[in-house]
Amino acid sequence: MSQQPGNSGATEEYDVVVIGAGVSGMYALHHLRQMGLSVRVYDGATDVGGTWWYNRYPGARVDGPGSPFYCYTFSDELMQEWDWEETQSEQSAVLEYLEHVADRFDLRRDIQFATWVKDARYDEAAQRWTVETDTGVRASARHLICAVGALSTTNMPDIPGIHDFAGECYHTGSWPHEPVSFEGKRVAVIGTGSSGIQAIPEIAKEAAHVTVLQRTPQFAFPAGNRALTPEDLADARENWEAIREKMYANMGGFPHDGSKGSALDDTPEERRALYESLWQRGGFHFFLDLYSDIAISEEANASLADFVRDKIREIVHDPETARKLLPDHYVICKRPILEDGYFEAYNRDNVTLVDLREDPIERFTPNSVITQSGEHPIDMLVLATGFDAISGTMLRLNPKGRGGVSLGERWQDRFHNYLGMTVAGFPNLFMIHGPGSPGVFYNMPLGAERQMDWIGHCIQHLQDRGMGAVEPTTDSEDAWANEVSAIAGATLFPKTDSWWTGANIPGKPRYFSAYLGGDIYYQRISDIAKDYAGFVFEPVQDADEANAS
Ligand code: N01
Repeated sequence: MSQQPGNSGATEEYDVVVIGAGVSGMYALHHLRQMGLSVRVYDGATDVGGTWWYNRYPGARVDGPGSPFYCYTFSDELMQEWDWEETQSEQSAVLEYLEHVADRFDLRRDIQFATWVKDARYDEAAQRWTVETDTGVRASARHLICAVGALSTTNMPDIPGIHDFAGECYHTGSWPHEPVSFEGKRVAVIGTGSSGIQAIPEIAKEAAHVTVLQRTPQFAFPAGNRALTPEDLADARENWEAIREKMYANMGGFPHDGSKGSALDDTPEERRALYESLWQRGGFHFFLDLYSDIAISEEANASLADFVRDKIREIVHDPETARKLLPDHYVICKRPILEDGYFEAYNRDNVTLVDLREDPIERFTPNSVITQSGEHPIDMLVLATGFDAISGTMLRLNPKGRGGVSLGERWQDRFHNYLGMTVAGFPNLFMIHGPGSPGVFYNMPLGAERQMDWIGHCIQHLQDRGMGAVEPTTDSEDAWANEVSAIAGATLFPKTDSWWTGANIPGKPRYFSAYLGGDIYYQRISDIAKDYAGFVFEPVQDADEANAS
């Protein structure tokens, strides 16, 4: 029933509006089309890719378990025909894959690019969502799917004078599409998370000087990137069915058998031997093949943290710089990072480390950054300062639910939700990778598929029963919050400051909001879909509207 899109002033009508054309939104569109629904997708970018469209900074690569298993699983043909080149694919390679997916499944015809959704409101009488965009489009849909990304709202540091800085300034999460030259420039980088640690060695190769402004030293592990051989790909293709089964059964959604037992059952020598072999191998195997209690037992955690600190001391020549680089939080409980030449970069003459804990930034001037110890003249500022993660983009959208109550009002103290996908008072609204779901703790393309399959099932259930709206109860939200917290509470994650706990954003509710438990989560949501316990279904209120959708 969709009307020709455009901005004629008339309200366009769809069954579903999807916000976001990244990995999740692209699959959502494909899946909903397969269900026979009319769908419109809006995205602020000029093409598909989401995070992979925005994060073009030098050194940007998959820094999780890599290719060929960071991919969609819904199409066997796609798996058979796409040639990945490296285990830790570059940003451009992942984007190329997503562009191929868009071509292959003809996705772009239902996506409106360069269009920012600036308002989303639920109409209780019509049981429909109305969205308005910055391009003047007004669209109405029975369902609203927010595929807005867990890491898409950039965190811009509020530092005195930063807006006075007159040189080039780029955030890694919204990097320019035109090439950026560092040649002959004095560059300051704020931030040593995954983005900063990937970018710093690359920038250092070209820049006259790099000043790294570090607030928290990080545990980083060798990326172990390598070319995928024709044999690797042939093996993955031949065994794809079994591999996919393994991915479904694995805690993190990767084709892996699971971790070893307790670190405390091994002697210190045995532990070191394992850590050393994993260090030499590199890649996310470090975490997948690790003991199961590193994020649970303080003693187990300390054994790995000590090992990595020794490695940093070994790699970095200057003892004073090495000292500043030694992390003092629980290893793995702040997002562990894969690096390629990061610690070695500090052995270069053109890289200086400023430890902001000892030497804080006082202010920026048009051509320098002034820290307590003195002035650092710079030509360029790179902000690798991360994101208002997991909840930030939903709050920026700030949809208005029943009674005009905004998500911002409902989420003041915590990110109330049920199953990480739905929110009481926001009927027919679904989130992919929202707070309360495994999100960033799971293979994200696979997680998006599995959540979207669940959402599709829920929409079908609603239609089959002739219902107009579905939403969770606040009791089910509370029970879910307890379940999420109980699982996290058994680990060291909530005790560690990180973007996982919201500690990087001033004023953000500080708690661990992800569902740790991977495959258990998918079992839980599949059980709940048998009778939709915890949800309320509302009959269609307006027959005309019902017929119209
Ligand atoms: O962001 P981060 P990121 N003054 O939040 C510092 C994914 N990712 O973009 O630790 C000074 O990790 C902040 O300090 P602190 C991946 O999941 C994926 O690097 O909060 N410093 C930290 O050092 C990753 O975990 C890929 O004390 C300030 C840094 O900035 C996630 O995205 C690639 C500051 C931010 O680190 C986020 O990574 C890259 C301030 N005011 C990222 N504010 C791929 O797979 C912040 N910092 C390709």
